[in-house]
Amino acid sequence: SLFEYAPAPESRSVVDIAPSYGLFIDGEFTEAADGKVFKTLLPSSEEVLAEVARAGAADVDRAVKAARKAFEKWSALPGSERAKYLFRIARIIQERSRELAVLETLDNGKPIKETRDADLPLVAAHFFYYAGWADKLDHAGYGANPRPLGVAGQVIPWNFPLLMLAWKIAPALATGNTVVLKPAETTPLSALFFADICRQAGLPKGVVNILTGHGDAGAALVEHPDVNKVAFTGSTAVGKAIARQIAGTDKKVTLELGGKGANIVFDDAPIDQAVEGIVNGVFFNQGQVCCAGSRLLVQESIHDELLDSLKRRLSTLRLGDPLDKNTDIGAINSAAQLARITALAETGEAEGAERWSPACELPSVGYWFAPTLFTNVTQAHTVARDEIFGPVLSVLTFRTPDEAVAKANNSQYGLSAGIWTEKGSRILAVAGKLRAGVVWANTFNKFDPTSPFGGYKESGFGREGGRHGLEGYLDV
Ligand code: TXE
Repeated sequence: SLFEYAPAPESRSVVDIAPSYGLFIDGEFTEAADGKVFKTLLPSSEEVLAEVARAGAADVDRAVKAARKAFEKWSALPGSERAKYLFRIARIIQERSRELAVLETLDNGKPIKETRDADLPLVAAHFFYYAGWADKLDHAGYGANPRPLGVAGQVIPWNFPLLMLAWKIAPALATGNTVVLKPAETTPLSALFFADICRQAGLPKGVVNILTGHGDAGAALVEHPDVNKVAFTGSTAVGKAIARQIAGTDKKVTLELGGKGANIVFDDAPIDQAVEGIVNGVFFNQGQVCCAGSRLLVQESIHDELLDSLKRRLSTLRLGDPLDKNTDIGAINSAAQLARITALAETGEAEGAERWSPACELPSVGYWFAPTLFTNVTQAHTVARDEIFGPVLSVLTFRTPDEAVAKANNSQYGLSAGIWTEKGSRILAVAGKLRAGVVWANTFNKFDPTSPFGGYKESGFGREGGRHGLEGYLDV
């Protein structure tokens, strides 16, 4: 592997971060029209990482115009030509993956182990996968000559900045659309490095435009009359606001929103394997994952045994420097997110759930939250209902498969679920009744660009990934 000989901790010097960055419009880095900027911080130390241009409505208009102009030529290219650019981008991402992994870890706060082994390989895989579709769209099952929609306005969150960019940009470009993308305000840097990769790959100007900024820039992008498709990943509240905003227009939309995934463990499950899956399910990326398995549903007869094992395992997790290759739990992305997690955990205690964390010293600067379990949780508790988006697991019990299904489905969300059992017939029976876009069996948080991903209920609609991910960018 690329990283085998790297020292621990990973060296910050493998990435060259400039003191300030501009917006990426029509192939050039440029200041915001009104000269506004904002700072992005290192969540693990609160030091300033860089200053970034803050896009406003005038910049959105400029970027959409560039994307519209580029669309004429880009959409007219044969798919095999578009594929070449996407393959080239995928290869550059692989070549620069160590640099990008360190950058992402610095800006987001997540462990290098994750950016190195999960985020970056998946980012490259998405570009490779959709590159392969670009010349095969006639065979995608949508009839001959499915047509691109036009300019895609894409707004992404901070939990997987580069991966969410890949989920959005790779299918959009493969299908012949052009893009204006706004990364989240707390993690703007990897999208700007991606802009540099587009230049390196010789991508025609205006095909990809990156606008760093806050929610107001996202809203202006969604609203722009010349944007044909809106793709959003983020909070359910903003997703609903976007749906209202574009109601009555001819824009197409896909929304990937919050979740409250149930991880269901039956009494015949191999306990050690289940414990690993539970830990991965809710502590991966500090739980800041829309499909996190944040509700553990454990069969009553094994509750005590499973909890003992889980607590022992949690006591071995290492929290600390995200660049240390041994770190399991990194920093929370922002002060605002830390405050949200803290408040929800306090509500859990106030409502009578029992709170437990392993002995764990938190660094004195930066945004940190210890892995936390809530037991004695009922379905009425806030910690069993609200998305916490942090390293917090709520434990509930069940007796029968039907009760497990009923409890798992008792949620406003429907993004993910996990089933742990040795019985294949039970996996199929239970999975068929779960209202969740993804159901994992004897594993969790496993991703692959060939699989569609998306939600039921308030987790949103539309699918990203796989052949289904093409559909959101095509007129068929
Ligand atoms: O999300 P926002 P926040 C959930 C999670 C988290 C909560 C709040 O529960 O605790 O949301 O996180 C842009 N029009 N998820 O406040 O505000 C914003 O600039 C257009 C789940 O960070 O939704 C950013 O780029 N865009 C989720 C993006 O939306 C707007 C991932 C997401 O920010 C906008 C993140 C507007 N009016 C949070 N307002 C998941 N599904 O994975 C903000 N934005």
